[in-house]
Amino acid sequence: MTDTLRVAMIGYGFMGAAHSQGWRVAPRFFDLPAEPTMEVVVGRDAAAVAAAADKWGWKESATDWREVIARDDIDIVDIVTPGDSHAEIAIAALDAGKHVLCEKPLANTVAEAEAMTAAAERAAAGGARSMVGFTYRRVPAVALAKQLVADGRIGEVRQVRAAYLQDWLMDAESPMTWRLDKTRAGSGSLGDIGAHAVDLAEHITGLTLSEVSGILDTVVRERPLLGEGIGLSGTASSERGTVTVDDIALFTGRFGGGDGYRPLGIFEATRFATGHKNGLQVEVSGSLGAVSFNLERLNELRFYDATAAGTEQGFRTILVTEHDHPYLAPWWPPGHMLGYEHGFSHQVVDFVEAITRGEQPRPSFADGLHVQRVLDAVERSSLAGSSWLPTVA
Ligand code: SOE
Repeated sequence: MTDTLRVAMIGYGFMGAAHSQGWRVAPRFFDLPAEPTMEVVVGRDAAAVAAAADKWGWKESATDWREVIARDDIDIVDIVTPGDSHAEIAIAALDAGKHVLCEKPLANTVAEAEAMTAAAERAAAGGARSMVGFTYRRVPAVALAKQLVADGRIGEVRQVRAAYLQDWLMDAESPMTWRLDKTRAGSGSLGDIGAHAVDLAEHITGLTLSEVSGILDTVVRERPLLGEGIGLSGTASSERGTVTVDDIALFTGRFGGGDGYRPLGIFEATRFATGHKNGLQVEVSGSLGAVSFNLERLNELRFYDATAAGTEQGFRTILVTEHDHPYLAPWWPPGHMLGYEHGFSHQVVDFVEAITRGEQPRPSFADGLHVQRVLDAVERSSLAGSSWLPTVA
């Protein structure tokens, strides 16, 4: 490994910790064509961001992202801030010729995502690459599911079931975070976790959603404001605030393309799925079989082969821990499990390899824009409410 790619990370919350882990660990396990170096982490609170730099191993910290983006000694800008600042930072970084990795969802609105995609296309002409952080694409079992579908092992896709089930908001007294504020997060469960379900369903099947019908609702409309701490681990204050996003998003969708049957999908994104912690589930039913993934059992892929002898049919569980499986070989001896954090290393591997090969990594900003359009259509459908018919006279 000779070349280096010097990274600046903007933001230092939960995703800052996860991305730092990815930048640090990936070059230690994977034989990368260029070494990412952790130059500077940026945040508004000088003391807090300095502590984060120290804890996660960044060489320095800074409080002004514009100054950092203008630096000649930065090659990659990694954006892990809340959604309301993605567009401004990403467009500035791309216009400055930096490669950009941006957390999901790409933006808070379709208009922002369009502007970001246009900036990414302009910058690509000068060699700058851009990617959205739909990290779960890099879970080995998900990559294997995609491979099996692409190899025709489940035949033609007929139906998709996708859900992202969490329960971290079921306590009505759990405090507000930026994720519950529409001006900061764009939407609630829909954009925060539903975006993952949409991306994975499309990634695994290779199909694109072309129309949706949805309903959003908010279970707890008022919560204590955040007292101490940040984000998901903050404590409650005595003041209260209004939740301006959805807690639950349900929608159906039809995948487009071609003249034949267009598969149907059903989607659910909720932070009120009592008992489910990080249940990102995608199941694809095909004419010759099915694949089924659940993030709560991320080292496993369930596979049903409908071509097997009738007496031997049934879902079987593939333990995705072997060196022939995607991303696995550089880690541990065969048979050893990976965890939540490994996806962030795999994301670094894929991004660095695409940059050094001069290729457009996926998911691109155009992919992120498409997801944004799906989310927007679900929200508009919910507001229109036209598909609801009364069942009582
Ligand atoms: C919180 O709901 C959260 O951290 C999301 O923001 C992430 O995107 C998801 O991966 C896990 O849950």
